[in-house]
Formats: sequence, C-alpha cells, structure tokens
Amino acid sequence: MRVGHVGLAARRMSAEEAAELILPDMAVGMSGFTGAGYPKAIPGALAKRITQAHERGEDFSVRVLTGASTAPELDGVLARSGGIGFRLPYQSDPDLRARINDGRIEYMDIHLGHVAQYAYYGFLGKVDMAVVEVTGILPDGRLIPSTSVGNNPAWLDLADKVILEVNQRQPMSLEGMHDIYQAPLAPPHRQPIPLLNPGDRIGEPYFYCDPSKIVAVVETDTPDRMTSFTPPDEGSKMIAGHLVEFFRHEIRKGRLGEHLLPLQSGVGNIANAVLDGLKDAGFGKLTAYTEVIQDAMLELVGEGIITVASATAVSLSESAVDEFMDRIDYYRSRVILRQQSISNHAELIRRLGCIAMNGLVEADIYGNVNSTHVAGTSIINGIGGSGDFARNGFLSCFMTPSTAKNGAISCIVPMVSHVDHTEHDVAVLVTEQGLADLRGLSPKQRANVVIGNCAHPDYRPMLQDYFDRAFRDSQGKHTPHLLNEAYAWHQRYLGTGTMKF
Ligand code: 0RQ
Repeated sequence: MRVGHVGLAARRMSAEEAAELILPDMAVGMSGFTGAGYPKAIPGALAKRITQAHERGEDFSVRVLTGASTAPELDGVLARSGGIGFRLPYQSDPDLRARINDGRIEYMDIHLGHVAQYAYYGFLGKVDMAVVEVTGILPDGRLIPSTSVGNNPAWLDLADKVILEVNQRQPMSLEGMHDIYQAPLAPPHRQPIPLLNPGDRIGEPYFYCDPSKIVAVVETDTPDRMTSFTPPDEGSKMIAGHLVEFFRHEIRKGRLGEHLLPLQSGVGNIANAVLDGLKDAGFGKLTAYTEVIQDAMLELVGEGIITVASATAVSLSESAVDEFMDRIDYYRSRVILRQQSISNHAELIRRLGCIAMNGLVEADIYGNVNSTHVAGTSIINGIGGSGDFARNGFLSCFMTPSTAKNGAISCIVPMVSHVDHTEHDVAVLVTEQGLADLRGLSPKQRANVVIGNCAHPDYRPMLQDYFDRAFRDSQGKHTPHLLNEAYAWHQRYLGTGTMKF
C-alpha cells in the first residue's frame, strides 16, 4: 500500500483531474533532477489541457521550476504544447532547447545550489503549486522521496498547494537512502551546517508536508528516463589518464592524500568516461560529494573504490538501474541523497574540499570557460552545478575533447563567446592532448600552457599566432587581445553551419 495516509488516500484521482487544478500563469515547482524522480503523468495531462485551451484561442502557460533537467514526459511534452512561459534552472531537452533558442521560452540558467534560497528569499516570486514524485506516503503522512531530491523540500514548503505523484515503479527499498535537512534560516540568522564528512547524515529520510495543502494524489507506474552513455572512446580515456596522472603528481607533492578528496563529477559522456578511468587507477577509499550519480560512479561504489557517495539524484542507464535495484541494500548504506541546496552548498563544498570535474563547450587561452553556449547565443543545457563546485572546490578541473564536430571546431579559442566560469575559478584544463595546470600563473603564462598542452595540433599554430600578434599589437599587455579578431573566430564556423544548436 503506497498511500498509507487515510486522508490522502481519499484524495487519489486521475492525472487529468489533478491537471485541472493547475491554472494559467501559475508557478509550478516540479520534482526532477537529471532524468530522475520527475512527475511522469501530470505534465502530459497538463500539456493536453494547454493544447485544448490554445485551440479555443485562450492563453495558457505556466512557469516551470524544477531541480535540474527532467525528461520528454515533462520538459518535452510541455515545451511542444507551448505551455512553458518561463523555465528554470537547468534543462537538456531537445524540444525545450529549440524553443528557448528561437526565443519563445524565457529560461533562467542559474547555479543549482542557489535555487532554493532564491525561492525562499522571494526572488522567484510566489510558488503556487508543487508537483512532486514520491515513492510512498506513510500512514502518518511522511513522504518517502524518489530517485532525486532536488528542490522538493523547498517546493513542498513554499507552494500554496501540492500534488503528489506516487510512483509504484520506484522501489520501497529507497526508504532510508535520503537525508533531508531542514532548510537553513535566511541571513542574518543562518547557522553553520553540521556536515563534516560526505557520509554524514544531518536530517531525516523523509519529506514533511502539511497534508491539508495536498490537493491531489496521482498513482503512476513508469520508470525514470534512464540515460544511456556512449562507451568511453580513446579521447575520453586519454582525458581520464591525464587527470589520474595529475592526481598522482599532487599526492607526490603532498597536496592531496592517497584517498584524494571528495569527488564531484558533472553530467555527460566525458564526465562519465573520466570516472570510468578512475576504476583501474589504483585509488581506493575514495568518497564523492556530488550532485548526480551516473553509471561510472555507481560502478566505483559497487566495486568499493568509492566508499560513500553523497548526491541529490541517481541518474542511470537501464543496465545500471538493474544493478542498483538488485543490490539496493548495499547501495543504501553507501549512497546518500540530499536536497540540492545541500549537495551543492558553497559552505560544504569549501569545507570538504571537493575535487570538481566538469565538462565544457569551449575554454579560452586565458582559462575562461563557456559551459553552456554555442557561438555565444544558443544554449545547450545550462551551468547546472558546475559553478557551485568550480568556485568553491579545492580543485576546479574542466575537461573537453580539444575539438568538436569531427575536428571542425576548436574547443580552445582566443576568447570564449560566453563566460560561465571566469579565469579566477578554473584551476586545471584537460583535453585528450594534455593537461594545463593554471594555478599560480598570470594570464600570459596560462595562455602558454593552454595552447601548448590542450589545443589540438591543427589549431595550435593559429592560436599561437593570435597570441603573438595580440601581445605585439594590443594596447594592454596583461591579457592581450585583438578584440575584432577574437570575435571573428566564431564567425568562421557559423558560416559552415556546424555551430547551430
Ligand atoms: O553535440 O552530440 O550534437 O555533436 O556539445 O558534447 O563532447 O558529447 O560532451 O556530453 O560531456 O557535454 C558542456 C554540454 C558537455 C556538458 C557539456 C557539442 C558536441 C555535442 C556535447 P553533438 P560532448 P558532454 C553538474 C555539472 C554544463 C553543466 C555542468 C554540460 C555536445 O558537460 O552541459 O557542467 N555542462 N553541470 O558536439 C559547438 C563547441 C562544442 C560543441 C561541444 N565548442 N562548439 N558544439 N559541443 N563543444 C551536473 C548538473 O549540473 C546537473
């Protein structure tokens, strides 16, 4: 019996009935983080309602606030219906991305660790409705979270009304894996967060929500999106190799211990491949304090190489889901899922000294990083949690293949076309060509190692030529640039059509 609370059992209804409770212009806080734990039925029913309203000539759109990216059943279906007026804080859906980039949807790309406090401070306006997937409802009304926690505690707390989706497909054995900490007070009353190790539990494994706010309970039985990863190719194996070698070097220098420091790993194929590379690197007793557990991290936990992993979501491929479910008791004692305001909290990332490893779109010769935009104007996904970790981690590493689109584009450029992480937040840049350790270097020294170690040989002479002429001709010699030429770099590719997104 997934809905144990008698009063809430009486509020069970169909997704279509529940969607009737969502009205035009409402701000709806939804669950979901990197394709895990998002509502499966209500967004689709809402999209139908929105389409019918549009057919009658009525305006109908909502503000959609989530934890991070979701899935076609949420972002895809709602974007196609034309029903998303505003969206935050992260997405990776092709239909949603297309509508953001053609100007039809307003999108606020925001640090994942900031969302809940922005909402509590009132910066995001009122939250009218929460739509949250849970695994079950206990007789006393406590809610067992699902495969992601994200911003759910904030949405449940702040929303006027709440709709719960109880997903039978999520195993009841998830109970006990979560650690939900009471929201930190707002300044000036904020206290230190009592978390000293990645494995510390500082809260309760349940959400609390005033049952009188819960207006509907919808039962579903649909699995999470289940991302598939491309197997690590030669390039990503080389990136992993350079990073592993760098970690060994740091151990020899006494700057890292043999168990490193808590690892954070970003989303995507490269991040997954790098963790895969840690499997055979001979490290042990590692820990992770990160936001999302992808396949390779689960494998590291499964093999005991990572002893404890703290995150806000488990986002796995189909085969990894089977492994996770088969050995869920093993994983429950080693995986902790927290709300993203804690998994991505600056204070905790700084205290624990995380090693941040994130992907990028392009980096410039001075170490500024663009994680989000193609050719400066079209967004791919969003900054996600990369900024939370890059600014506050012990080490901030960014990695990328040196070229994209089969070599047509250099991922090392004179000047990034959009800045997500400034030169001040980037310690290490890695491509398959090599690693640039930027710590303690001036801009010109950084340019030297970025061009020499990270750029693809096909582009190295062009970048070196740019730097040499910039040093000769630019007025300021601290960060030399030929601004017209730096901007023009991206124009070459726009002409070829390879830079579209
Ligand atoms: O597109 O598949 O159409 O060719 O970008 O690139 O190389 O497959 O790399 O999957 O690791 O993603 C930055 C997007 C990298 C990701 C990004 C094109 C490339 C390809 C993907 P195609 P790859 P990955 C915490 C951390 C921001 C959020 C973050 C990301 C596609 O890492 O979203 O870090 N990061 N969160 O061809 C044009 C270039 C390009 C380019 C790559 N220079 N120009 N296209 N591409 N470089 C987790 C969370 O926050 C939830």
